[in-house]
Amino acid sequence: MSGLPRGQSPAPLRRFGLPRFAGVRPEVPARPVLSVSGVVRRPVQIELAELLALPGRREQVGDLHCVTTWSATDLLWGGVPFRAAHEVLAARVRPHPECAWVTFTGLDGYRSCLPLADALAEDVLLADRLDGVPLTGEQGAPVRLVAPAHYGYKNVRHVCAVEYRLSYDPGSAGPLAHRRGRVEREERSPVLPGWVWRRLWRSLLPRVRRRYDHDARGETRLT
Ligand SMILES: Nc1nc2c(c(=O)[nH]1)N[C@H]1C(S)=C(S)[C@@H](COP(=O)(O)O)O[C@H]1N2
Ligand SMILES: [Mo]
Repeated sequence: MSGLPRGQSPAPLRRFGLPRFAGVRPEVPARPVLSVSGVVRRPVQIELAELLALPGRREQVGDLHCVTTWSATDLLWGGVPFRAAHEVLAARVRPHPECAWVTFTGLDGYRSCLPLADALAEDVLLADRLDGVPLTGEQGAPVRLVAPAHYGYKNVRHVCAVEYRLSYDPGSAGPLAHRRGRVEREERSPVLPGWVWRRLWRSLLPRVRRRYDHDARGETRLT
């Protein structure tokens, strides 16, 4: 028995995601900007460097659990808690008081939504470092969302936009995404119990892995 959550097996961290994003390798801008929009008084664009220089930067060790049943363990992330970034952003954009959801978008166009309360947990980071060095393009540069209590599909790589929302947004995984996606409760996908999805997702894993590995042999490297 491993110490992993039910249905998960250990694997190294390798680029992975929805099949349709396998070939989308965004260029990382020299001066990355975060667009902040949604149900706000005043949308803004803010340089990521400003947010990454906020006090409260931390390093934390955690695991990344993909719904397709692989888990990368003992990842040493470094970054700024989203909560600290949110405090600064909220003061500038003034989200609607009933804002309850937040969507994160990556430079590849991938989107995923979390309850705002979940995103404000202490261990949710805008991470710019892994194992003490800056993220590579493969790993999700310039920053990736690290939400260790949530499945991998909530952990958006290459974050470039934050959208404050009144309601849930299905995001790129659409009806296959669970609204909350908590690993502890095995909220892999909606409606059916986690163990049913576990079997289905596990059976699809090799095909998706092949898709990403095939793409990794291509010439379009990020870094
Ligand atoms: N921008 C972006 N972020 C993403 C994805 C994606 O396709 N694009 N896939 C998600 C999924 S399903 C998983 S399991 C993790 C995988 O992280 P890795 O690519 O570092 O292995 O990234 C998540 N974040
Ligand atoms: Mo995933």
